[in-house]
Amino acid sequence: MAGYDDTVPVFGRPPATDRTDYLRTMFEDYFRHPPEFYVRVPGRVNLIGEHVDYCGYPVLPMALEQDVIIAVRGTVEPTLHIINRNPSYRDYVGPINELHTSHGTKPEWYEYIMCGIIGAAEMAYPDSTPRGITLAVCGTIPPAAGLSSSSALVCAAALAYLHDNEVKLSKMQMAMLCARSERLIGTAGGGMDQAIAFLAEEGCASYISWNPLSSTPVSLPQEAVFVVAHSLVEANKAANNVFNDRVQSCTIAAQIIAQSHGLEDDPITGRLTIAKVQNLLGVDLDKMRELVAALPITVGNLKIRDRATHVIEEAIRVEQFRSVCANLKDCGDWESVLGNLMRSSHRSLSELYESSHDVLNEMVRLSDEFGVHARVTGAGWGGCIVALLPRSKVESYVQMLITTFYSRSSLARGCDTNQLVFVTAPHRGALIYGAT
Ligand code: ADP
Ligand code: NG1
Repeated sequence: MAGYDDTVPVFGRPPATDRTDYLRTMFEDYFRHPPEFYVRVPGRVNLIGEHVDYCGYPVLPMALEQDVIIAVRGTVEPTLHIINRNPSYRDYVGPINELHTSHGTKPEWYEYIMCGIIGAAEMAYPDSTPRGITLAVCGTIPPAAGLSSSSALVCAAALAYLHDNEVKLSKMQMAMLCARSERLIGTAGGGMDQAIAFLAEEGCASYISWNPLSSTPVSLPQEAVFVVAHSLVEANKAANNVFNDRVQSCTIAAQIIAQSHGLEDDPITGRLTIAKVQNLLGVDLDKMRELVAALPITVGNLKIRDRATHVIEEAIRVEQFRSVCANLKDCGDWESVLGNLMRSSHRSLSELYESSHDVLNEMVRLSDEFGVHARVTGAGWGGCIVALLPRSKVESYVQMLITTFYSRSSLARGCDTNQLVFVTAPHRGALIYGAT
């Protein structure tokens, strides 16, 4: 068992905010008891390193202010009961030992909670009927927008269940458990979202690498600001196959390179990834560039060469981004160096990985015209762009997006633009608040 310092911190009462006050009242009104504690898990914005985590390459995200908070109380009856502050997410109640998720269609919102509970209950009660739990959920992360709202739900549910059952795992163990648990929804994500949800540190981004999982703080240029802007196109990645198709293309790319070098797919260490093949071959990313250039264009109806080329070039960009941040004194013009990496990332996601969207491309183009570098962030096919700019340009940039994009979009009518386009700062990872 990991030492206490490695575990998710537990604080006293939550700060008195409208949200926790509202959640407490809602919980008491509905369940006739007060909650025993609260968990809070942030969303995230990935600065660079898109669609590379499931290939085994490092990523560079930071946690957002927007989060999921759950008010929690354990129950003797073996029942899972979930309510949501937002009435458009309907209540769920059912036996806790019969939880399952449906695949192939857009999941119900509470299935993400179930993923977290299934993973946590298997850990807490490997051989007996799990104890029940009641949860009241309130989330502020824009859903299906590439800012990890689904993982915040999964991570918060697992954390709530384990804390209620006095199981203490390290943040690393939590991140790995939740990455496995979220795959029950049917998407083969790599673990970035769950890792940053637990390992994020206030004030810096994180360079997250795999096998073994590790997170290193990355200080960003003091003058740099990251602005997130929603395209108003929602894209639920569990509702269709586009995400898993990309994972499959990358696995096939890894298998082809492995086979052509006489390497065996190792059933013990799990799915073969491009990074694992690189490691087995003992070559650097430049050599991998040559190897992916020789891949077939397609296998069946899956594109292989372009997908793998994106992965290797994006992995190189992550290393360059991190290196610029580590050597800021030697790098006068961070804005254009980091900005160009973001711009190349976007072009690659749009052209090679085909995970962008016309509206996102238009927002990136508008940003470019304004002299700001931006890219699609998260899974894509909708969702948000993240833009890098100096503090001095923030106000005029946001105004430009409002005038040229949001005020012309019928989808933005009636929306609070502060929730659609906002400045981010790196926040801390998950935590627990007692209710007394
Ligand atoms: P993301 O990129 O935000 O993780 P996903 O498509 O993976 O996008 O997950 C989005 C889904 O998560 C939503 O369709 C909804 O089912 C669920 N979800 C997100 N936020 C909330 C919330 N505040 N309350 C309930 N469910 C939510
Ligand atoms: P979002 O943006 O939360 O849908 C998904 C995956 C990540 C990563 C990114 C693309 C999940 C839970 N998340 O994130 O692991 O692959 O896409 O970089 O599957």
